[in-house]
Amino acid sequence: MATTPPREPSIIIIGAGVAGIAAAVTFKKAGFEDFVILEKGSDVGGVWFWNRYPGLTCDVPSQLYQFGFAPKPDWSRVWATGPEIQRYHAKVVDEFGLRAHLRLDSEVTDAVFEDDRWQVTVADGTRLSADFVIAATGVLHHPFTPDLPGLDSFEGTVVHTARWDDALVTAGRRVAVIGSGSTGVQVVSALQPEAARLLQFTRTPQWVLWAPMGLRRSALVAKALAASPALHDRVYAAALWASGILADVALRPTWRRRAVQELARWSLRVQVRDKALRESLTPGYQPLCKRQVLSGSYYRAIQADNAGLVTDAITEITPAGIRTADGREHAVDVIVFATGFHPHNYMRPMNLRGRDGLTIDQAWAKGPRAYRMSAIPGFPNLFTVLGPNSPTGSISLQYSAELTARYITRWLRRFAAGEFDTVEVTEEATTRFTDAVTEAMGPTVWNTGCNSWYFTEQNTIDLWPFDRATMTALLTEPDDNDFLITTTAAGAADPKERECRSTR
Ligand code: N01
Repeated sequence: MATTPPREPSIIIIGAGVAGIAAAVTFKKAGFEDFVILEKGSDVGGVWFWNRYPGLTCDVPSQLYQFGFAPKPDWSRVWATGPEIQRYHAKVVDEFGLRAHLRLDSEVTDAVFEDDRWQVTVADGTRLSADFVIAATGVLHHPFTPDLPGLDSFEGTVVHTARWDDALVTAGRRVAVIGSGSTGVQVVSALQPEAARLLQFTRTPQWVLWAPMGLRRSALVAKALAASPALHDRVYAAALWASGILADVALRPTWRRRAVQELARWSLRVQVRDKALRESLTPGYQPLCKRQVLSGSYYRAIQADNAGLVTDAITEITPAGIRTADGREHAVDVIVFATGFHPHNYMRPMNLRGRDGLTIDQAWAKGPRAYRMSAIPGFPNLFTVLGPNSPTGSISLQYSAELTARYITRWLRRFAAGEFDTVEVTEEATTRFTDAVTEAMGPTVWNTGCNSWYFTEQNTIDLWPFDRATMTALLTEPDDNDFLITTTAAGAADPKERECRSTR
């Protein structure tokens, strides 16, 4: 049973997606109740709130895409749909009593560290102050729409998949989908059957690994898992273990990687018989290099009579459609941008200032970096959950978020016990960590010569290149040598009298 700590740390969690929910539940279970969750959206769920496009399905098996602390035995499909995942998040928030801590429609504009506390401002002018800030702001959050000439002149409807308009009707209309990533493939498959015509505009083909994404799960499985929590735990542990094999496939060039890659090539070969179309759909890089796309319906959709693939570059948007480099104008009624995100923004464009006024843009002038995904030099008492180098391409995100939250909880306990007032990771420890990341990226499949959203502007790969055991080891017990820890000298009310207890 959790006990009330002697000095209750006040905490502001920014974001109520997977990372924010994991942090909040973990803190609550540890007995820390003085926290508020500030969420920009009008509901919880993060990407699962913002993304509502037709066909949205999670391509991670549902049994794995859940919190360890909130088992769900009754997923209706092997790969859950977006709406089912969103309902799950809302239920977790209710069941763990997070609503009382939650402020929706509360976009944080400023977070400034002053006098050893965080001063946080919300867009509506509300100001809050706390001992700690947890940035759980997500990765794929800011939609990217290319600045195509003439876009403003288009007389039809334009939508980005991450800001889908629920009132938009595509049935019976001529639809253009731009983009061939996981989203483009899902939305093409979903819109094609009812569209009058569907054209997909692609710049780079993607490998699409066949998987029966619509597979329903037997009610008997749900019953058995619900009846036996021990069995559920074993299945969850097995799913985590199995995902370790997939992580290994991404991390090391073994026969296992080659086998999965062969499966991707086979998926294309057997499903697309037309030679010219197959050529257009064949990437010039290794399968798995970009975030692997899974689909059991895409190749069928793109070969349907009402569908077409356009690989000529887009030169302009006209009032009536899209013009490509070959001079053709493709008349369409709706343009769907499935063009991804600004994936390396994290908490930006927030005005985030740490020690001595350091801005996050200054700290990240050479690209986003964080010690073990969780701490940034210059930003005391601030931790990131699913921050830079999070394992978006390998390990369960929920596992990583919960692990990070438990790691932060260790700091909270020490704060509560009066062991320190501020904790800040050192520059040296962060550099050591990022150097190790760079070195470990060498043999990963992400580094085999493709252009993907994993790359930062500085050409580093913003992913986790180690296995789960390493992540667990790195995020279990904080190493004091890697941190600057300060505490107020006993009885000193003046912050100037604070002494530095441990530096390195
Ligand atoms: O975005 P992307 P996404 N002209 O960046 C193209 C997760 N996710 O939304 O490859 C023409 O992958 C761009 O072309 P190119 C998952 O992690 C998960 O599809 O750069 N095209 C590319 O084809 C995924 O990886 C699920 O040449 C332009 C596409 O737009 C991540 O989200 C479901 C262009 C962008 O692909 C992002 O996927 C969906 C231009 N000017 C997504 N600019 C799950 O199931 C860009 N493109 C969990």
